[in-house]
Amino acid sequence: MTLLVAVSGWDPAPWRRALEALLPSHPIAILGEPFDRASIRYAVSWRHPPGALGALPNLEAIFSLGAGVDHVFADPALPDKPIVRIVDPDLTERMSEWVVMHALVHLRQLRRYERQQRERVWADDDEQPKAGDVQAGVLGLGVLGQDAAAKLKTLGFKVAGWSASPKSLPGIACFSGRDGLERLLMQTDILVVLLPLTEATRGIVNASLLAELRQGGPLGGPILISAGRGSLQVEADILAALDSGALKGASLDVFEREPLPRESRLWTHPAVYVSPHNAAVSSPRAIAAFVARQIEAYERGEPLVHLVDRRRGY
Ligand code: NDP
Ligand code: OXD
Repeated sequence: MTLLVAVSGWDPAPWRRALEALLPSHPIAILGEPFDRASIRYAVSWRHPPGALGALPNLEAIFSLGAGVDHVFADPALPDKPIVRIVDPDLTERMSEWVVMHALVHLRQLRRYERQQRERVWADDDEQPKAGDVQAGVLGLGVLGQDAAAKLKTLGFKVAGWSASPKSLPGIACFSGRDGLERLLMQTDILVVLLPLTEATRGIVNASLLAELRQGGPLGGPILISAGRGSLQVEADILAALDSGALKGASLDVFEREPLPRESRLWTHPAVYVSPHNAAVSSPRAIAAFVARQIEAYERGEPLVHLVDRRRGY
């Protein structure tokens, strides 16, 4: 009945505390400390070291402590067990906060007015676009993309979205397929990337995609807001597009290499906002509750939900 906390880069202690409080009848083991491999029935993973979940003869399910599961699939020795990913309002709402904040930061030229305040300059444009003048395009219309799209819509943005399968969502122009992507990009002023990282999406935010975005829109050029995964994007292409003016600005939460190397020009580019992959953090309190609810339901004989499709990779 033991639950193994298998995380790297995160402190396991808050996860242990939260899980112990919620699942008192399940002992909690921590990867890196001694434990009985045969006792492990469930594992919770964030970037677990490759091979760490092998040789657990009674393992029944793996819980990703993130909504994304590319970190789980990075393990070539991953056991063939069901993988549950996070679908929880706590995570979804955090992501939409971040997306909406950055859409507004670019719409309302926050960096310009911060600079003006520092320099005590009182100056304004004659024309200030409003959200309703601006077309947002959301790549990835899953749990996070749909919520962000709906919240951008509520603020008045015109919103379109793109997914693998066709969708119909109230107030959102929905596109799918390669043709659909082109049609979305050509009208997009703010591109929001909330795709999972799979072999089909790796490197998708590259020079040719950025070149398809609408030029000369109300913001003076397209904006990129990216929080899916760093390996979706080609950062050299993003920097080149920013330097040439093909991209007016970018808000990036995820990077090809994390932590973002100190020498990356993204840190200092005047048109870039960098955040340290915390657009939507996994709160131990909220996410342990999600895991505990699933385990309790599973042990009552109910099926696990939010299972990952191994074939699709998300
Ligand atoms: P979902 O699985 O719910 O949604 C994924 C969406 O992407 C779906 O709409 C899917 O299409 C679409 N998609 C997948 N592959 C393709 C493709 N090849 N072409 C077009 N569309 C595609 O994931 P979530 O919304 O929950 O999360 C999205 C990602 O956000 C996560 O995988 C993770 O990487 C990232 N994330 C980042 C965080 C951060 O703090 N920066 C926090 C949490 C998540 P369809 O609907 O047809 O299946
Ligand atoms: C996630 C993340 O996938 O935080 O949930 O990146």
